[in-house]
Amino acid sequence: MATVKEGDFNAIKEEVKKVLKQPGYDDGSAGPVFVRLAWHASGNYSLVEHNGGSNGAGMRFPPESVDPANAGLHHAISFLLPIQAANSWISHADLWTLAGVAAIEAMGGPTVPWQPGRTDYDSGEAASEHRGELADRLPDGAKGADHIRDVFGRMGFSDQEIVALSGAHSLGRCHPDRSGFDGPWVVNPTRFSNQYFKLLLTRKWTPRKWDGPFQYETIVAGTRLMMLPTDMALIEDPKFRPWVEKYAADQGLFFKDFALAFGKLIELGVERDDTGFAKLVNKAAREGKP
Ligand code: ZEM
Repeated sequence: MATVKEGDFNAIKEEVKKVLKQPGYDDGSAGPVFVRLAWHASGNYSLVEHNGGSNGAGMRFPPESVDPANAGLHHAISFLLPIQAANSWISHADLWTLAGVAAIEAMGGPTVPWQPGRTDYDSGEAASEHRGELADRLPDGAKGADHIRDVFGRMGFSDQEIVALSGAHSLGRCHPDRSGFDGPWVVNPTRFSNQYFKLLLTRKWTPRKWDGPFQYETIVAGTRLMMLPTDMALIEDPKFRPWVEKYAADQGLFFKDFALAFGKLIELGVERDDTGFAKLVNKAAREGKP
């Protein structure tokens, strides 16, 4: 990988775009798993506890590194390692979120607002301070609307933002050896679009008969597509459903709302000082102790 000028984040974005093509991996692209990395790096934020979020890149250490919800994300982390090795000035926390943003853009999606400044935990700090607290906070695809609202409400997201963010399931697939679920949501899972919403509304989804966890399926042009119970909750719940309908009908609106919501997601837990530096606040300081 190229070493780029310190602070040139646009050049880093271009470096990320160069590693997107991964022949032999999934659908030939690291894009979807980069988006999932940025999401899981951020999505354990708690407004109330005031911890978690994208600052720190805690997923390199326990408890996040061993959280079953993060299974498979080591692929994304290793695809990015050469960029990190050639550009040690960028924090992992900045690189992971920027990789998600670059991937969304390269796969035909909107430009998500992104700012640098995140810092990384050293292992000692992450392990001793946050043991246990930061795991078990990501959503469980086997559950329903109440669970989704609990999890995203903890991060400060509205119903509209929850539905917009869920449109990321137009990317990538489920892996039996990661989540247990299986298959992609859409026919072209490396293209960012509003297909996920259209398929939710227009297809007949039936329970898949198989040995794996309960999920829904439909066959489109010979390809088996899937929905999780949490995906189906978006059309079953009367407050979520109108947003699914809006985004299915208007891709421009979806792109605009997705960019804002994803931009907010990757900022969770990032508090910059005047210089733009987001230092890691330790537990004692958070609790107002000297
Ligand atoms: Zn996902 N997601 N997600 N998601 N997700 C998976 C894969 C991907 C949920 C979920 O359980 C799962 C958001 C919200 C929610 C992506 C992005 C975003 C998988 C499959 C599961 C089980 C994992 C595997 O086996 O590899 C649930 C329950 C969610 C909320 C209710 C949000 C928000 C996302 C981003 C904005 C992406 C891109 C993938 C595909 C990853 C890949 O490797 O292909």
